[in-house]
Amino acid sequence: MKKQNTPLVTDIFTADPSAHVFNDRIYIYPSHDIPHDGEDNDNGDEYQMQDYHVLSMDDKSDEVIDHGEVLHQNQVPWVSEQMWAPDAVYKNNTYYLFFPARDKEGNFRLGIAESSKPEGPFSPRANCIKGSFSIDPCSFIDDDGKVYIYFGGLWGGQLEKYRTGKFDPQGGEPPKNEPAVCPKCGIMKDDMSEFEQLPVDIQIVDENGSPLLSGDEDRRYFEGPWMHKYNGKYYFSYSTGTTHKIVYATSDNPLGPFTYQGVILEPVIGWTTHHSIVEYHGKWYLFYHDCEYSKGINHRRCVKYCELKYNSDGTIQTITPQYN
Ligand code: FUB
Repeated sequence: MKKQNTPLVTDIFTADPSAHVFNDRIYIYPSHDIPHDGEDNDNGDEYQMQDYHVLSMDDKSDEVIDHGEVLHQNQVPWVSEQMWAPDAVYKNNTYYLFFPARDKEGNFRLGIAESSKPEGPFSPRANCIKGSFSIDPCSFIDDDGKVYIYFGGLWGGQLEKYRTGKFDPQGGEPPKNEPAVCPKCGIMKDDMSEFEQLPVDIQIVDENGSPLLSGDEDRRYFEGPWMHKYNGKYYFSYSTGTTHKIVYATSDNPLGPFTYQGVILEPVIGWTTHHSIVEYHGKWYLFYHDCEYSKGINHRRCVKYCELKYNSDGTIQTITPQYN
């Protein structure tokens, strides 16, 4: 297997890794950062991605295969720009790639592309998912075959602009002493054509059952949701954005409420942090990105991975980023 805590590939910049095991191999669905010289801003204009590559690896060698470009924005009729963090799921003998991008009006929406192979290429649908908005879709398939799409991101990802249920260009985060903006979840119809019903809020609460507050920047949701199951419990993990941590909350129900548990990954080099968690051959791995290779340039990120360990009570051991 590739050496831990080193970039999976360095000939392209990659970020936001969604890792899954398909056919006994780990497939990674990352964003593909474009290395321009523009400035950073709070709207995420520096993240100018236009296409997706798929990476894959196994534990028989240290080789990571880049399967090349599998989808470009020019192929997707509804997209104008910014193909951000994708994810993939296998259902109905099809690999579905879920991805966010700005539509022709400049609003983020979620799209779907399909393939018969995990490494693509993927054929996009002509329209985005009806009722979708914001960014960072995580496509989780439960043991009963239901597919849940967790999504949402603040600031550039526009999540706070939907607090009234509709897009409000002036919409902002709530005052610091009010409940934080919630991530969303839509359940797909069995035929994967669209959401079964409008997406719902995913509540994240503290140990007393109170919603995390908007001012609680060490714990409240910012972006980058991931869902995995361990010993029958649902683990919802995400980035805290402004405090740069990957944290998690657990529940007995995939729609929550989720109770905050702790930190999975301490801040990495670079503003954003975004991860996935996958089990492979009896061990658990955290896939993440950082900006070590580009010496801290926020939009030139590299995907890495490391082992993730649980304590006997099911809590996750906090990882401090290691640099080689
Ligand atoms: O890669 C662009 C954005 O940066 C993602 O959508 C966020 O999760 C953050 O990693």
